[in-house]
Amino acid sequence: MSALDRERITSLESPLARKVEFYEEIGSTQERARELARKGAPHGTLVVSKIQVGGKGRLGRSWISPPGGLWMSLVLRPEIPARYAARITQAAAVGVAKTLRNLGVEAEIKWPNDLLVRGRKICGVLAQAIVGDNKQGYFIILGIGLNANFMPSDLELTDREAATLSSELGREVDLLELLDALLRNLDAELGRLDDFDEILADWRSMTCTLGRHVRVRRFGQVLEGEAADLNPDGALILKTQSGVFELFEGEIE
Ligand code: BT5
Repeated sequence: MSALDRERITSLESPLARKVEFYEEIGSTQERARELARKGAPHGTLVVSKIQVGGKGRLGRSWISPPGGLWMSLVLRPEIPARYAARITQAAAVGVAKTLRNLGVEAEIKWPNDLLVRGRKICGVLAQAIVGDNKQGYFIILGIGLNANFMPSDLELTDREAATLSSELGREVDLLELLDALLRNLDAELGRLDDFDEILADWRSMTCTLGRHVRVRRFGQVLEGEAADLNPDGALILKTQSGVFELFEGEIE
């Protein structure tokens, strides 16, 4: 088993780990990566921490990050126009799902940003687009929290059930090998962002959201209908009785 450290991560020679910061403990890798990006950090800057004490989900929610997980944020300076930025969340979800399936864990993608195993959350993806000044253009901070070598009960979640790799596989995984595989898959998916149809085909084959009758909560409003597809922007197409909605954000109940 190789523990994670800066040198080992750098030695993976991934285009997504060109510059690496590694912490024993940090508030949030997402906040640190954002800080670095604002100071001009290049595409492929990666921040990883063993523990996060202030891990962030969406909408101010917290992300519990004990030792044994893969907690990372990447600075991306994508070549696609900013209006396609939502594609990145779905491309990343596909990359994570492929990584988990190669390990023998049948992960499914739940729109917009969850990876579930038998209905339990094993990974959360958080892509935040930030428009810098003219010189810098826009950048994305892609955060991934993947539950690996600890037990779901360690999270003490009260509002939902979680899964971890070790609880699914009955053994611990090598975090460096896991990160290596994940970075390869992410690099492959992010490399075909302008060919979104191909990413979409994979997404459709691994999602548990499409074709379902769902209730989506967003901005305090609840929409109910059929989750029909993703559009080329990466938004969910929801067919309701009062019309068709294209959603970038929301929570499926
Ligand atoms: C997400 O938010 O799923 C995005 C999570 C992104 C976390 C990564 S870790 C590295 C980087 N640095 C950060 O600070 N963040 C990113 P959301 O859809 O809002 O889900 C949050 C909800 O998931 C919480 O309200 C809990 O119910 C649940 N949750 C919290 N920690 C969890 C965990 N470790 N495993 C499974 N579910 C968890």
